[in-house]
Amino acid sequence: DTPPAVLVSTWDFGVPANAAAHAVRQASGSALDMVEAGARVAEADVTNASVGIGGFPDREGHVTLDAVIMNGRGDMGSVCALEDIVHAVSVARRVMEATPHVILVGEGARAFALDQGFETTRLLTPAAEAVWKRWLETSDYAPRANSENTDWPGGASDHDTIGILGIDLTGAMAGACTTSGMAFKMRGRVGDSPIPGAGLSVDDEVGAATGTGVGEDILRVSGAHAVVEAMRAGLDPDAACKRVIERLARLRGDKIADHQVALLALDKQGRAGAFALRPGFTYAVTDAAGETRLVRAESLF
Ligand code: SD4
Repeated sequence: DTPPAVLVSTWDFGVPANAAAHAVRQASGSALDMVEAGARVAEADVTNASVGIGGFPDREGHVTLDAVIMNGRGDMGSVCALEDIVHAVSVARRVMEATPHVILVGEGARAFALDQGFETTRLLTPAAEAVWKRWLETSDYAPRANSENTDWPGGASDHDTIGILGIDLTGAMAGACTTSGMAFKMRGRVGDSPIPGAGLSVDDEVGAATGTGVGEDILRVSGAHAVVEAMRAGLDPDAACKRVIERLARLRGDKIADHQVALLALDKQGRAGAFALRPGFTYAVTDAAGETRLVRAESLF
């Protein structure tokens, strides 16, 4: 039926991200190069209010970015609560390649990025600042399904975290996940996205998974890792994602009544799959020829 996928990524903005990543693949770039290039497309887009520049700030007005990148052999790097640098995913990659560590946070991550030659940029755009100021009038923090970062006055777009998974021409896998996190989060809050095993997991023997939605929920079930392990046990990507969403629903019951969580997976044979708590999650699937389709995931509710 459908040809094997070589790239999957979350939400509608996965389409341009996959296009950039596929171009890297065609030029024989590594899986890491592919997913980094894709993630950077979303980070650079000022019109999306939940990744990179243009992201909504925390409740004190600071845009703080979380990102992770990894290959399928355990090489990984991550930054949490990084400020003033657009391409958090590229800083994460430098953490992977130029330090003995996996995760750098906050001031230390920023100092490392500057040391590596990254330039500072004001990440809080006038549009995002205006929405934050309106939010301050009520300061009501209540994540809403598919729209924790949308429906805000000011016309912010409804895109969310980008997670992108890829297979290169050699068959090796990699993934990346990058976000400004939940809009109007507490200062210092870190979500699932930059945490290996929660927002992203990649294993060349099995496949890869990523997540989007309320990060606290994904953290509670080690979402991405749980999906990869379910695939290792023999489930296909759709079924693996479904199993972990069902587990989360059993674990949390009414506490996740208004939340959205979506998990997305790609196994090493190129089978793509996803499952969400509620309707509305879309993901982009690209095959080796560069054909991309946008798929609407099934959901529990
Ligand atoms: C977070 N999971 O920081 C991210 C946000 C997100 O759709 O994916 N929103 O919790």
